[in-house]
Amino acid sequence: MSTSQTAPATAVPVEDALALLETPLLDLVHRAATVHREHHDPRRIQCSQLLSIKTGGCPEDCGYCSQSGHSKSPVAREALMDTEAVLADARQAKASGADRFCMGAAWRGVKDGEDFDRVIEMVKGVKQLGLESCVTLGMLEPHQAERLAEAGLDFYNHNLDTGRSHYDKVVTTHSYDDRLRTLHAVRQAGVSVCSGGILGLGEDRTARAELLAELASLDPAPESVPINTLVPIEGTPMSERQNVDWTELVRVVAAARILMPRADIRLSAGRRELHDAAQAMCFMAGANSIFVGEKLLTTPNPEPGSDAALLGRLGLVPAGRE
Ligand code: SAM
Ligand code: DTB
Ligand code: SF4
Repeated sequence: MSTSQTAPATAVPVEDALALLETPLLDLVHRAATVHREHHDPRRIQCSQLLSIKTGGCPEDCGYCSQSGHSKSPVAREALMDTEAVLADARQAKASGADRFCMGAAWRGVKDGEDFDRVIEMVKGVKQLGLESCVTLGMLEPHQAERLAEAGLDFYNHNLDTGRSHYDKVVTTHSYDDRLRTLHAVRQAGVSVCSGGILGLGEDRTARAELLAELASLDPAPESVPINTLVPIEGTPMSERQNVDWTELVRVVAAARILMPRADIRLSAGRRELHDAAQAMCFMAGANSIFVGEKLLTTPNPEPGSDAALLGRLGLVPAGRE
């Protein structure tokens, strides 16, 4: 196992990622499982718990999102939560076995001022509880990333979501390069990068390959890569998008594992609709992280009891329970 955290010296070509996605499924899974075992303890599952600290009314038009002000989703708009209420939730997350607490705000980006000051206090509070901290606040300027780093933030989540060629069919109020600029600011500040995507936005395999190649070509590659499957939200432009076959999800997880051997690959939104055997195949293919807890941001997650039972049956151990 290499100890270097550096990314490949040269960018990963889209064709290479596509060739992986088109490999016969069980060959692909076998290869990914081998890479996984070279770089990770295959029994360990990193468990993050999410909380939406500022919900709804977002000025951006991301077509999948329940929180976009452009959509007719039934999600109510709420102001930034009180710090104590957030920390109470974080305490409960720790007690239930989560090892990382992730706070999400439906902002286009961070604005300096009272709300950002409060988020800084939340990050410090989460750290004091002995949890890893993650926030996702939209676009960031370099000085804001530095403030988060000084507060002790471990991860910043900012997804590329899909391939560059498909991005303008999903979002028009910001660009792919805006996303990359924020990721650069996060990296420069010394905060670990969490960036991944969503399957089921009407993209084809080439767009999935583009996303994987783009992530794997970041220098260095993200430490954490969430792979979401669209949770269709009533009232959004993508309320009735394609159904993604579970084998396609396994392919993307496996290709991500092969292209980003050291990253944590998180089986993220959409697990509720995924049967146990498909989840097991994703873990086999190198997924080693999940969101736990009853809720994601605005939609339900699998029941904590059923998740614990599944991990138990598979002989997998949450990182917070080691
Ligand atoms: N506003 C911030 C941003 O866009 O980075 C943070 C919150 S946003 C809700 C975080 C991520 O959640 C999105 O980038 C997207 O990948 C994922 N997401 C949001 N809604 C989703 C849905 N309906 N289904 C699957 N993933 C979703
Ligand atoms: C990520 O990739 N998935 C999480 C987290 N990062 C912020 C969010 C999933 C949201 C699913 C839809 C919802 O609950 O609103
Ligand atoms: Fe949703 Fe984030 Fe897009 Fe806002 S920027 S609409 S919260 S995904």
